[in-house]
Amino acid sequence: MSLAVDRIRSLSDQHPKPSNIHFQYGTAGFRTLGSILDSVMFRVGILAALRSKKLDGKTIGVMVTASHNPEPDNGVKLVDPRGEMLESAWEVHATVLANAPTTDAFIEALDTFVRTLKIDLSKPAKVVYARDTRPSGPALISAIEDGINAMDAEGRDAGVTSTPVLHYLVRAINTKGTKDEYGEDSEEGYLRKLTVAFKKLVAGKPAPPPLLIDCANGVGAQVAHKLAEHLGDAVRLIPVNTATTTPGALNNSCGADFVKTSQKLPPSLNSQLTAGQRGCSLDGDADRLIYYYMDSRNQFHMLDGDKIAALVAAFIVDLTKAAGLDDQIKVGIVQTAYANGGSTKYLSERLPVKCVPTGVKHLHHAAEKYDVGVYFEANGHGTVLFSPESLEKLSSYEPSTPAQSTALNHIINLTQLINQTVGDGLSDMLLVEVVLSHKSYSGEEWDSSYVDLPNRLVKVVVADRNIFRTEDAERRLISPPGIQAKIDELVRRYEGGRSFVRPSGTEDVVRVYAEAMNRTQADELAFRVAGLIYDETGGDPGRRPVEFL
Ligand code: 16G
Ligand code: MG
Repeated sequence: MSLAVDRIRSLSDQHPKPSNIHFQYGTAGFRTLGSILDSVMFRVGILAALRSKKLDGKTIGVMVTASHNPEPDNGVKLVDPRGEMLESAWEVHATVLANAPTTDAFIEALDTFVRTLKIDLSKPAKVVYARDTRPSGPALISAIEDGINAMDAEGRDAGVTSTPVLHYLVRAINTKGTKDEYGEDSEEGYLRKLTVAFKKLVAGKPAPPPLLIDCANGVGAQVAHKLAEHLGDAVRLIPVNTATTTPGALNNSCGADFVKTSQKLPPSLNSQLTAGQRGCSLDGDADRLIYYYMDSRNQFHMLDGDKIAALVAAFIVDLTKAAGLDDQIKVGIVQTAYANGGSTKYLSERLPVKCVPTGVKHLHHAAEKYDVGVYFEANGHGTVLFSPESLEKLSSYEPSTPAQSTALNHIINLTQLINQTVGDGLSDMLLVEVVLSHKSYSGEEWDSSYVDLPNRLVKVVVADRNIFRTEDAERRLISPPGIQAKIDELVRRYEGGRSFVRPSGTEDVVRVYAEAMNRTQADELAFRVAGLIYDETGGDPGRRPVEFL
């Protein structure tokens, strides 16, 4: 069987590639202005169908979103059959196909691709796709549908939903009817799975205080509303920033990324979050979560991904001990260089901690190596993975006391509550609420486990970010040569100083992170390192050298 070249050609002609634009499948898939992504979407539809054929007809996911980016941006990423990120080797293929300048060049590239990878075109192909609430979404989805049709593949439209729901759906569809069935393959099934587990986990505990959720005016609002209905009185959710149809509102001065980078409460929540109360923010596609609370003096405190990891890991360790399983099921942590030094110190004194490069796929793969892998980026993206062997142990283990039996059931319910395909803001939020409820912790008590070192993130616009290369999980620069020694020299001047420089995988900038013993010093170190990068590598003279993120 060969490619239906005529059909592909006529559809491809309706989705021409804009000239002079180079697309790249980066950390978060293709991501740029929504208005220039039409050809990319068409080609991604084709690529998803081919990936499905390559994997013997397993369903592949396609998510249209630009997460926390501004509303005019959009993007697309592919989801592999177990609900995970696309295998890295295919990122390169995606980039090659997206950049073929004409229909002819695209068909030729496709042909080469199919032959090189020995894709059996007679296999079936199935693709499930969804989008967030961005205005550019519907047109981009229809370009993807053209791609799916060009391959005569079977498409399933999952409509407007969050990134974690789409990941869940992919896994649920591919495990349907097997012993590893992940859940019912619908958004309803997802909500039911999470809320049934949550209710079991908090049964008999006093209802927690109502929880404010800042939905970033994105798709999380829709899912949070439905979740609130399923939860009923188990915990009262108050979704705010839910204006998904107000132009320009998405991620604007709200959402997890705003809170994390500005280290401030979204202004829209100023009068809503009262002393002692806690709240949380999702990002634009609801796969990140940042918590916070107001102390009794009305001071804002942020509880980021690192704090969530510390809270959750300690809880799971306690449960494995209580169940008598701590010698058989070991918990490990995965972080990135962005993890606050305070958290790394605290965690590594208690558990194995691994540092990997930024991007969920790196964390996810490293977490799979533990019996229970807790991974979180400081920005609030993360989850917990239970290895197949651990799941097996949990189901065959025979507890010897009622207390062990209770703890065992809690762990089993956690495996249901946690979305193990990818970081999931809402599932993580329920997880945090479970832990707080079991420990009877307020936000303040949770926060007291360790103290965050003051830190600052800045970005530098440089002539070419591709000259920056790193090693040691992005903690050291190896190129351009000589700069790392100068960074080390600067860092030495600050007590408790730490700083690293890495090229962004999603924006055309270089990021600088610094931490030190106090705020002024952290700011100063970040700006000095940023200034160094700018001077040494010829920053864009038209731009201010560094910007606060
Ligand atoms: C993407 C990544 C996120 C990472 C961020 C870094 C996924 C699904 N998302 O949003 O994990 O923290 O990029 O962005 O992998 P940067 O490279 O621009 O700093
Ligand atoms: Mg996101």
